[in-house]
Amino acid sequence: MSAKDTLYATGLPHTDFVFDDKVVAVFPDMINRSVPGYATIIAMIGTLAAQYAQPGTRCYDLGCSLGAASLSMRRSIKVADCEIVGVDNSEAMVRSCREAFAKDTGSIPVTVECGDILDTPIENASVVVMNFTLQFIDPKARDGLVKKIFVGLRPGGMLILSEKVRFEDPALNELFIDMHHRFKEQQGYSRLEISRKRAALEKVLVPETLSQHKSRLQEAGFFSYDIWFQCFNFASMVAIKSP
Ligand code: GEK
Repeated sequence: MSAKDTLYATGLPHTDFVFDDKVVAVFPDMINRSVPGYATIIAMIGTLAAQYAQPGTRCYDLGCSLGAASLSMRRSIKVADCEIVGVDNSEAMVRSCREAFAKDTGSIPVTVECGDILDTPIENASVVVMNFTLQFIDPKARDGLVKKIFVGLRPGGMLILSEKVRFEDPALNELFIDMHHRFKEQQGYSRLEISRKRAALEKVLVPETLSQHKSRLQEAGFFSYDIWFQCFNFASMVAIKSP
């Protein structure tokens, strides 16, 4: 486990959230204590990838951070001749992620690229993972990105898309935000830390509703898609390209 996340425990001046060295140093602790169900989602990404990875193809992890989803896929995929491609635009994340894979003994080749996923070609993919990454992309660029993923997937391939979401019903939206904050309190964050982090993420993380995500998947060309995991305002979806 990484160092404990206390980044918002002290009264730093307000700045928008960035994935820098300070965040990287505490990232596993931060994401596990902030995203309800994160460990389950990571484990099940491996289970889904084991089912959907096709021989001779690539499995992409877009916005890979420290490579948790890539590692889960590497441990679970059994088909021959697969390659895992992780991409992240934070140099600090990519440096640390490469170090983690240098120590890992899995046999599937893994490449970790430093770059913007909006510029990354997606080719010959059987599995594409965006685990809490699309929410950080400019909303205007999201349709094009999901379409690019659809085109780059082989027939029968799968997109796994996890996101923080919002709800159309204002009362439910407030309830789930509140429940998420209680979850964070149970994980040891103070109310002050929670509100400071919320302010730092406000302009950076733009959540959409589940219906917006579903419409985008449909528009991109996906035929089968649905939610396989949800806890409060955190959800993970699968979308399958027709065989
Ligand atoms: C996990 N998937 O542990 N291009 C590339 N990377 C980006 C971009 C972009 N345009 N925008 C943001 N990122 C991981 C967790 S974290 C989620 C993903 C979170 C990267 C950013 O640098 C960060 O590493 C990641 O997306 C989002 O399964 O922290 O809530």
